[in-house]
Amino acid sequence: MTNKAVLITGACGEIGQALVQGLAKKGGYRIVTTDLMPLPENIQAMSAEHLQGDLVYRVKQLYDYDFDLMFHLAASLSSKAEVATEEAHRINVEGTMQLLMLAAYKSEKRGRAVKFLFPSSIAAYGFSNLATKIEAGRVTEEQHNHPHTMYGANKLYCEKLGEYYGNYYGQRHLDPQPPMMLDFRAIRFPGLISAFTLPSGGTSDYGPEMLHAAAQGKPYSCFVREDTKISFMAMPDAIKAIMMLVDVPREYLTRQVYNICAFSLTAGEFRKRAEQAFPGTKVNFEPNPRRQGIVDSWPEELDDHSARTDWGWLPDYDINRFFDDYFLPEIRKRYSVRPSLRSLE
Ligand code: AKB
Repeated sequence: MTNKAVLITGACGEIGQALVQGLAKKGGYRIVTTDLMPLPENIQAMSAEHLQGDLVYRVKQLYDYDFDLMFHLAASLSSKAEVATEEAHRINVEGTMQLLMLAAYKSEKRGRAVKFLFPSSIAAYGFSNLATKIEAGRVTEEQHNHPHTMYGANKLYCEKLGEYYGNYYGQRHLDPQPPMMLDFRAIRFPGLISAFTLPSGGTSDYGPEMLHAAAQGKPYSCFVREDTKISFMAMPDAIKAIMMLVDVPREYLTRQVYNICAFSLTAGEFRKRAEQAFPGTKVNFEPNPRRQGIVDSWPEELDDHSARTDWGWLPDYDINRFFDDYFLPEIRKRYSVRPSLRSLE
């Protein structure tokens, strides 16, 4: 059997690195990666080819390949995108548009749908105020789609673009037959936490930043209030979800954009967990009004019943398993810290 040809954009990002490793471990793929940066050394051998450069200007080069599967992960995240809004739009929207056009062209030409996996985000949501967020609780994919950020607006729009290219593209009134269309699938991710990499440019970053700082014995100043609560997930669960959604037969899917969630906790609860695991943890709260406003517009919990029903989604890591079976053992190895007695109780 020949290997499936796979493209991963944004391969040097947190999800990118974990996905390259996940696909390489699973086997059966010829992985081509792209990113502005060179690939980190530990995953270089897993990529058959790495194209370094700006995707929006380099996309022509990708027409020489015949990808079965495209994971479009390259993005400018929520905090960074507020600082450079037009640049973010170029990366997040124009980059996605270029790749959708490529996938649409190849699907039509080959007569076989290219699968296009797009990571969307809780940033696609937006509550007008904190009281509405708290009252809303668990939200479905359709509710409160009023993003407050450039990044969130970009994600929401690209979901719609993907649905267009997957369902309606090529409604050319002179053509007798519609073309073969691409197979677009998207996941709205909560804040993700990896024990191996740190995020940059996002607004859910306070969670992973606090834990990594505590594990290294470094003080951390948290940019949101102690009571701030959003949904989070372990990176291995995010990769599991991507691989599950890609593999599920199309006829099982009742939608193209799916929420998934694992656990929710407040910034204060993050600190408590860090203190239990790493005595001497120094975390203080100095909310930045703008970043606080962004996180206050994101949901505390996501309703992921469609993912559970349609493709059997279930996270491996609830909050206790996240700390006890994944994050703490891995982070201790990484920073060579001995477990405290309190965290073993
Ligand atoms: C961000 O904070 O921008 C991202 C996200 C929630 O999509 N981590």
